[in-house]
Amino acid sequence: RRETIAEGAVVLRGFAGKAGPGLLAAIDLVASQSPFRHMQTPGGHTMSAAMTCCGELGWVTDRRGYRYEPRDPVTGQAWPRMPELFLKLASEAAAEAGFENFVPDACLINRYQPGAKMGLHQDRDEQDFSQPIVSVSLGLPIVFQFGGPRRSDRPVRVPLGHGDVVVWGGLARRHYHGVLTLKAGDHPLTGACRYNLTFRKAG
Ligand code: MD3
Ligand code: FE
Repeated sequence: RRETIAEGAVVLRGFAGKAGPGLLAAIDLVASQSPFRHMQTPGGHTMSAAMTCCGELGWVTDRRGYRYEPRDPVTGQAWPRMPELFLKLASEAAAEAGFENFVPDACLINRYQPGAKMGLHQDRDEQDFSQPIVSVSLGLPIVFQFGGPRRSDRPVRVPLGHGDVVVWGGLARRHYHGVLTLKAGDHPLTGACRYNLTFRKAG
């Protein structure tokens, strides 16, 4: 149940499936402390995915730019602690893909409702590109787009469903990526939405 989509990009199909209910409960706990919100891009657009964070650092965007912050700008408080289940899942998935001792300090939680998408972009706000990124898909399926090191590189499309985990390391860590628009649906665990957890070593 392991697929390689590019050098350094390994899909672990269903790896988080059994943990689904526990992960959803942990997301609810995080969101009760730092609510989902639609952030502004530096260009003044509103992101269609709602986001919150947990861990020592949280990813934020506003008119001033993209960055990691130790506090939630909405609550003025530190981000919620990273749930133990999140840490365990992220390190087990990273190890399965060959990255031992992955200890993320940031988890961005994206919530997509029908119509939401994420355009092609690179993740380059982190300090250490030798560390992988682990992403966990929960709920409704979506089509992921994985490109190359240049925006003009034609992306491949990879369907991602509930419980799928992807580990992005090596060269893949710098590649352009995004997701197509979420289609309407009804998932037994998440209803009309898809959640994506991305675990990073940001600091
Ligand atoms: C490939 N999120 O939050 S997860 C993001 O489904 C983001 O919410 C998407 O891209 C989502 O930045 C995609 C898969 C993913 C995450 C990070 C990557 C793929 C990546 C970093 C480098 C290369
Ligand atoms: Fe990204």
